[in-house]
Amino acid sequence: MLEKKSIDYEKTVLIGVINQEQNEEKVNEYLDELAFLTFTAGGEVCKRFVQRMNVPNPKTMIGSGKMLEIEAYVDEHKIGSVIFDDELSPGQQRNIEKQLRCKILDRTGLILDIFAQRAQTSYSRTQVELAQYEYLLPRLTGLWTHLERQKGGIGMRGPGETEIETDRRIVRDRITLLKKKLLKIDRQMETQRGNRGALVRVALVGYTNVGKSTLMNVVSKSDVFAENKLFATLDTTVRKVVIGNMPFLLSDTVGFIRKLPTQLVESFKSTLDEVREADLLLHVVDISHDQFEEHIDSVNKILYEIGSSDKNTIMVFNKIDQYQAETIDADDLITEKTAKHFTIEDWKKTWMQRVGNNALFISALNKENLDEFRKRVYTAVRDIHVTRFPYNNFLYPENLDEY
Ligand SMILES: Nc1nc2c(ncn2[C@@H]2O[C@H](COP(=O)(O)OP(=O)(O)O)[C@@H](O)[C@H]2O)c(=O)[nH]1
Ligand SMILES: [Mg+2]
Repeated sequence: MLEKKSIDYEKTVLIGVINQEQNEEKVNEYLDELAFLTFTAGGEVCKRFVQRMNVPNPKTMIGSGKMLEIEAYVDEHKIGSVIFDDELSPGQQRNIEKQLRCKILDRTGLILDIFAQRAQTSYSRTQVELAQYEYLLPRLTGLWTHLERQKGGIGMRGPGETEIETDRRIVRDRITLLKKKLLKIDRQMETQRGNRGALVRVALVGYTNVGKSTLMNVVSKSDVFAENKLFATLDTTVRKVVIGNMPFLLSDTVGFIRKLPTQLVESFKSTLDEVREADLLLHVVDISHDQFEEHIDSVNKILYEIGSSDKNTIMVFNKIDQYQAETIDADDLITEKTAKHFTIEDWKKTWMQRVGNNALFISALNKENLDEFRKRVYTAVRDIHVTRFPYNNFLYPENLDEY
C-alpha cells in the first residue's frame, strides 16, 4: 500500500469487527491505521476481513463461518500472521491459533512488537520488555485456568500445569526484576532532571506520526529520527533550546495511539514522566489527517489518564502544507458544509474560539509560520519563567519582537 512490495515482507491478514461501538466507517479507519502499523512492523497486508458481531464470539471473537473463510484464505496464501484490531482474550487467541495454525496478534501485541523492534536504549528496551511480560502474564494465566477446568480436582496435577506454573513464576520474577531495574534508572534520570536546574520544561506531545520529531529538529537543530511510520522513535530526547535569549528544555517522546490499554500506557510510565513534569505542553496535531479531531481526543484521554490534562497547552496544527479541504461547487445546493470542507482559515477561527491564542498553524517540513510558533512559545515560556524568577524578568521582554 505504501511502499513497493518486497519479498521480505511477512504476509498478513487483518480482522475488524463492527458493533455498537464502532460502525463500518470507523472500523475501516481503524483497519487503515492497523495496516500502517503492520507495515511499520514489516508486514504486508494481503486481505482484510470485517464482520458485524454485536456480541463477540467468546471462543474466537468472530463467527465460525467467517473463521472457516479465513482459514481457507490463510492456507491458500501462506499467511504468516492474522492481526485483530480489537483486544483478544487469552482464550480467544489460543483457540484462533489452533484453528488457523499461524501467528495470531491483536493491536496491542503488534504495537509491542514495533516497540521491541525500535527501542534503542537499554532504558526503553527495559520498558518494552516489562510491557511484553505484563501482556504475556494473563495469557499464561488463561492457559492455566483452561487446563484447570479441563482436568480439575485433586491429584490431577499433570506435567502441563507444572510447566505453566513454572512459566508464570519465571515471568513474575522477570517482571519484578525489570521493575527494580526501571526504578533504578528512574532515580538516575530524576537526578539528571534535577541537575537541569530550574529551566522551564516544554514537552512535545501528540498522536504518532504527526511531526513531533520533525518539529523538534527544526527548532532545536537536533537530529532526532523522523520517518513516515507509526512510532518511528521510541526514546525520549531532551534538548536545550534558546528563543530570543530565553533558554528552556524541549523534549520529544513517543507518540500516542488509539485503543492502547491503560496498563500498557502504565508500563511506559518512566517515558511519560517527561510529560508529567513538563511546565508547558505543545500538543502537535497532523491537520492533514482525516481523523485529526479523533486523534486529539485520544491524546487528551491519555493525558487525562496520566494526570496531565490541566497543564498549560498550546495546540500546534502541523502539516498545513498538506491539508486539503473537500470543495463544494458554488452551484451545489445539496451538499452541506461540514468540517470536511473547512479551509485552514475556518479551522483557525474554530480553534481560536475554543482555545484563544493557544492554537498555531504551521508546517514543520516547509518551515511555514515558524516565526509565529517561536513568538508564541517564547511568550508562554516567559510567562512561566517570570513567575518562577520574579527578580530577573527584566532580562526578558514581553514579546519576542522587542529584541
Ligand atoms: N507534509 C508534511 N509532512 C510532515 C510535516 N512534518 C512532518 N512531516 C512528515 O510526517 C512524518 C512523521 O514525522 P515525525 O516527525 O517522525 O512524526 P512523530 O511521530 O510525531 O515524531 C515524516 O515523514 C515527516 O517528514 C509537515 O509539516 N508537512
Ligand atoms: Mg517521533
